[in-house]
Amino acid sequence: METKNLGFDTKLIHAGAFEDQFGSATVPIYQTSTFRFKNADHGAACFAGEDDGYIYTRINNPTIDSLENLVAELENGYRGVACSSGMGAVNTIYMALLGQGAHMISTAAVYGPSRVVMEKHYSRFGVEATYLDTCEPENIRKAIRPDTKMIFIETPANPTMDITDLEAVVKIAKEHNLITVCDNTFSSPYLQKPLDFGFDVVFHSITKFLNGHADIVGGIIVTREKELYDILRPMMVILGCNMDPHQAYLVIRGLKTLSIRMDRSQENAIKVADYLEKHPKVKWVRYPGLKSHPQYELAQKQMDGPGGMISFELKGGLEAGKVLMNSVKLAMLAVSLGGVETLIQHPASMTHSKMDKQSRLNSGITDGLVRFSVGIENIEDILNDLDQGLAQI
Ligand code: LCS
Repeated sequence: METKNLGFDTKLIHAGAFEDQFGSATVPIYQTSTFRFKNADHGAACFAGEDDGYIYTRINNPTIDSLENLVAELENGYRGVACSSGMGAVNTIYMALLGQGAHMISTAAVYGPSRVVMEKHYSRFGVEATYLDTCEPENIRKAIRPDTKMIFIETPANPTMDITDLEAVVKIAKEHNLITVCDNTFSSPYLQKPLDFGFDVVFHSITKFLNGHADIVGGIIVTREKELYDILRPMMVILGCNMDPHQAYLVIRGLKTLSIRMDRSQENAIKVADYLEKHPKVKWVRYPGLKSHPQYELAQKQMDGPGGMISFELKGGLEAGKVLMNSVKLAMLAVSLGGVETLIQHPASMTHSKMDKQSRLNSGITDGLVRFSVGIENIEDILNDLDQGLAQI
């Protein structure tokens, strides 16, 4: 069925699906590593690209194809490249689009490993990156050098909730012929579609909101045009960071409820952010739906909702944060985010611990910052849990 002109929620249920010989209502799991060719000429034609038959699951697989087509439609893009993890997507992008002598400009507060792998490893191969506050687009313009190839942003950023102006980034990139990449993990295409603003590439840790059930790790890249897809796809294949068919099946299943999960998570998050902002033990709260967020207006402009992620700092700093994390009972003390269950974690000692302290502080990741991923449980239970936890401080 042609789904291109249908609504977002309808696409979640029907896009990417295909008819199999038995009329299966869901996309079957093609749990196979390889595919039988009809004969020697067919095998040769598949490898030559003259026949679109399946070859080998690292290269292509019907279940994974289905997920790639589905997410590409959600992001209004050309096609998707599914990866074994969000970091698989990050590395596919870096490896495919940068090279020796290339320079990249990126958000200082990107997910820790996206930065660590660049500064620690790509630097060994002559790739350079400048990390800066991309909330101020002029900072990007000033950092552009003759060898700059790419602007890689994350918005809202993990865990500071800093928001970068998508339209402004594209404008600058066009003036200098730079590739634009956006990590859209925190919003999902339900709340933000960077390709619609002119971004070239969008990607996700699919582990998070897209899958939504904390049961797989995965990533996906979507390009706006065929040209970059044709560069990224072979790189994923040769790096070998492909998704597994069973993983793809679970994500297709999880995606069906993306809008209703995001709606509930967001509805809860608005109440949690409000509660925290009024609490006497809380120093500050960063949530795009609060008027106190420094880019509140921008969030209203480019996002269709503030999402389910909140960062906050307690007046008692890290020690108070530890008491809270050890006291909550419903909120699970765990990394990751975007699932149906509420999670709490401490970036400085967990997700961003491999970044050096000064870079962390420069990126706004203070030692006392606590990150809260709001699930879809009953709001009263989430608030009661926070209330009793904060009372222990
Ligand atoms: N981008 C963002 C914004 C992320 O939050 C993560 C993972 C990744 C990329 C990498 O994806 P992965 O390879 O883990 O699928 N974020 C995590 C976090 O905040 N806690 O644990 C993982």
